[in-house]
Amino acid sequence: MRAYLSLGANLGDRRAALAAAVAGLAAVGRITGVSSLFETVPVGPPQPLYLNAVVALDTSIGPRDLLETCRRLEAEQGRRRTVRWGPRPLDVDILWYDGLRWSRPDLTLPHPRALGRRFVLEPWLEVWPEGQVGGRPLRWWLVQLRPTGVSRCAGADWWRGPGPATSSARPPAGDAWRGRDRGEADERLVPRAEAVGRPVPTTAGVGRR
Ligand code: A4P
Ligand code: MG
Repeated sequence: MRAYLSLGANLGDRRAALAAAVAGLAAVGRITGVSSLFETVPVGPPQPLYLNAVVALDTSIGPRDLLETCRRLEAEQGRRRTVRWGPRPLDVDILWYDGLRWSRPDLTLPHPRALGRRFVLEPWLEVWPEGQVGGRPLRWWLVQLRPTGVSRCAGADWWRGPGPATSSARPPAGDAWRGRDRGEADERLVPRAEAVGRPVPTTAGVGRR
């Protein structure tokens, strides 16, 4: 089965945490794509900038076991769940799993907020340029969003080794990064969760349960 996962971190050694997540996912399947690394303005409460990326994984484990793997990888990076949307050393979310549509308390597929977030869509498109989710191409969802808050900071091999510094972008001086408008504005521009659950006619496996 093909799955797409979103990686995010904004505490500690962000790049190392994301690279560890890629390695951990490789242990439960075959990595078939890793996006560039993006530095992104936070959506949610005031907090430091994130690094984000998306991974394509071919795996034989089911979505619940994959979620379990995500939680284990987060815990290995010292993740403690406190504030929703708060800062974290690692967040691993399942964006899409073989076209499944699920709405359970612990797992919603496709990820209900993915299509309203530039920090997800830009890297996702790199690894799935022809992707269709929620009845539309990923490209369509992306152009609904304001083109701000996301800057590519390392190429697609960032996870293979230490490489050069991860970021040319710097948090704006003073408290400017705390502005909630830039990240949240993206979310206001598109219809959200309800659109994600629509059937997707052109993507293999979509709608299967
Ligand atoms: N859950 C349900 N569906 C899924 C899924 N498809 N994948 C449940 C993963 N988890 C899923 O997640 C909360 C609950 O969602 C879990 O119990 C899980 O079973 P969490 O990771 O514990 O908490 P969270 O991440 O704070 O909440 P949430 O709602 O998942 O947040 P998001 O939507 O993931 O947003 N800004 C930038 N720039 N970059 C980011 O990466 N990330 C977030 C988190 C906020 N702002 C960000 C970023
Ligand atoms: Mg999460």
